[in-house]
This record gives sequence, structure tokens and C-alpha cells, in this order.
Amino acid sequence: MSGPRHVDLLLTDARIATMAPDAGVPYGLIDDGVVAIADGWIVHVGPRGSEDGLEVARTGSAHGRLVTPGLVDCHTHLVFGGHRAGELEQRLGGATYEDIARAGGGIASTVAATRAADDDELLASARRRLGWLADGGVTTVEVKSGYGLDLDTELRMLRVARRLGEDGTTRVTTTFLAHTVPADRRDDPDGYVEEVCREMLPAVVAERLADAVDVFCETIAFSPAQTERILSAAVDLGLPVKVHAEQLSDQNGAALAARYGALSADHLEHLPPEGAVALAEAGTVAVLLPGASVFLDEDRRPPVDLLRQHRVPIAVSTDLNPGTSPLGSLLQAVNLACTRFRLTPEEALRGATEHAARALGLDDRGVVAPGKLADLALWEVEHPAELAYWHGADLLAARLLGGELTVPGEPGSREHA
Ligand code: DI6
Ligand code: FE
Repeated sequence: MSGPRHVDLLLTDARIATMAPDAGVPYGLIDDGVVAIADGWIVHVGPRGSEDGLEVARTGSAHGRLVTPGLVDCHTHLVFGGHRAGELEQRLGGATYEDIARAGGGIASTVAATRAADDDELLASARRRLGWLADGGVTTVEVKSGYGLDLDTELRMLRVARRLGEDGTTRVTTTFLAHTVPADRRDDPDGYVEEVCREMLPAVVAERLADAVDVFCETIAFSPAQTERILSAAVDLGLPVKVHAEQLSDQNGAALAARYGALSADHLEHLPPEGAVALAEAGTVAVLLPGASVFLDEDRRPPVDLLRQHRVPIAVSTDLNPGTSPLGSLLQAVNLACTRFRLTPEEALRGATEHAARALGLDDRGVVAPGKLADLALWEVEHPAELAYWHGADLLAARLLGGELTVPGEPGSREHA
């Protein structure tokens, strides 16, 4: 045996919702616990006193606050130009999301604004939105492309997303999203799909700009056959895949995603029973996006009982985007997942931590346990269910990213705990 284990920081007096899946108690709760951190990683978690024998350099008290894993937002489109507040007014006047999209608004209008923005503008607005999420306890965020639709702008979006990660305030994973067929290619959608597969994806891979590939499988975007062509090209290039599936209609997108071993199938309001079975068999995570459901005022809800029955892991995310979910708080999505989709607070919090990490294919975060990154959120609440209960409230006291403290309101600040 070597000597006592060196610890950089011992966090004490913490009520820890570890979210460990096998803990046998709700939320994996440790009422009065400690977390030991070395080199940015968690090396020990346990009740008060369990730290005996560790060689501790520094101790910091959580003062009885609730500690959770840093939140993981596994589905966002937070890099884009402009905004679409005008469409809210149009929809309140009676137009539907599909009406606006077919009339050349919708995604197409954000594509125009994104192409027109230079890299610095895209970076500045994305940083601001990332700051909202970080101030709400998010430590890892997935960022999709998909508002360029041409090679140059798609690459620019992904480079901006990578630069957000290099800021070091929040961990960023990137996804190339085949979002829709651009207006000037509507006469030859299959030709556009071939361009995505033969030019865009290889260029993205050559620059290592994407950690995954996503396709919007929908009547206003890509057909199941086109979606399959893109998934297959992505898998051939060695990239994990995911699908925007069954958001507005049943296209069998979830079953298709499962067939390609997708990390996740996202939205799922129109998921049929066979789709749930397919997700379960493939181990694909169901990502629920209640912000879009509320903003579009969709009657249809994802079949949560069916997902539970087949033990499909459920994640919850903001879907932060300018058209269907201008939502800058993951806890708000957790709240809506409960009030609108009837998830339990524990399911919803697991959906923004453990299962969200799984939806990104990451097993080094999302749980407070030894061997995981020291990405933590400290909250001004007593019970973890409160995280799903209060909404529109600033509950975050602090975040730790790799063991380093950041304080809400200063997403760029890096002071030591
Ligand atoms: N589903 C959505 O809800 C967003 N994209 C997608 O695939 C909407 C994107 C937009 O309207 O800008
Ligand atoms: Fe989305």
C-alpha cells in the first residue's frame, strides 16, 4: 500500500444528491457527507467521518447546502444569429410552426441571420446564452450546428462551439446537425443529402469538429430514407449518431435511430410503442424537451409511461434554440418535465445529470462518485425535489468545474474554492 491518498480539496457539511443509480435511496442522497477532490476528479464520497485517512490539503464547507452533479444539458442549438421573437407574435395570431416554416420563416430565417453573422458575433451571442445555462448549474453542454446548411457556415458554427469549450467555463461537446434542406436546394433534396454525406461530414471529421451527428427526421426536414442515408454515412466515418425523432409526427425515427445504435432519440411526442421497444433494446436514451412542447403549445406529450414500462433511460434538456425553445435554464426544463410530462422530480433530475451524460456517451460525469469529474453544483435548497419545484428562481450558490469554483453571474471567473 502507498501512503495516505492526497486530496486537494475536501468539501464537507454537504447534503449530497449523488444520483448514483444503484444507491438504494432516492437521489442517492447522503444527508451529511463529504466529497474529496484530487487533480480535478472525485476520489472519495461518503458520510461525515468517512474521510479519515485522507491527506487533505484544503477543506471547504458547503454549509449544509445541497450538492448535486453539475447539470448536463445534452441537446442545445445555442450558436445562431438573430432571434425569432416575431414568430411568437405570428403564432399567437394563429399561424402554426409548420405554416411559418413553409412560408420561408422558421429555421430558414435563422439560417439567413447565422450566415450573415461573423464569427465574433456568433461567439459573443453564444457565450451569453452559455452563461445563462452555467449560472443555472450546467457544467457540460452539447451544442449543435444546423443553422448554416452550407459547408462554410456549418464549419463556422462548429468552430465557434469548440471555442466556447476552450473558454474553460463549461465543458462543451459538439454535434453536426443535418437540420433541413436549404431553400435553394428544395428541387433536389436527395442531391443535398449526398452533399451532406460526401462533402460536409468528411470535412467536419477532417477538422475533428463534431463529437456526434444528428438528423432532424420530420416532414419539414429529412424523410426516414434520407435520415438513414446520413446516419449510415456518419457511422461509416466513426461518429456516434442521434436523431430528432417523432417531434411533430410519427416517422419511425426512433426505431431508425435505435437500428444505428444511436446515443439518443430526442423529442418523441409521437413515439409509437414499437419505437419504445426499439430504444430499450438498443440502450438509446430518450431525450425529452418540454421547453419546445410548451413554446409550441403541443397537445401531444411523450409517452412517459411507455418509456418507464420498457425501462428506456430518460434525459431532459433545454433544446435551447431560437424557434421552438428559447429556454435558457435547464432547471426550468426539469420543472416543466414534471409539470407538463409528469416525470417525478427524481426522474427529471436524473434526466439532467446521469441520463444526460449517458445521452452524450460520457461515463465520466453526471454522478457524484469516485472516478468522476469534480463537476458539482451547490444549491440554496434543502431537498433535491426543490430543484424541480421552484421555477424562475436563482437557486445556484456555486459550481465546481474540475474542482475549481465558479460563482453565478461571473461565468468566466475562476477562483479557488
Ligand atoms: N427541432 C426543433 O424543435 C428545433 N429544431 C429541431 O430539429 C427547431 C429549430 C428552429 O425552429 O429554429
Ligand atoms: Fe433540437
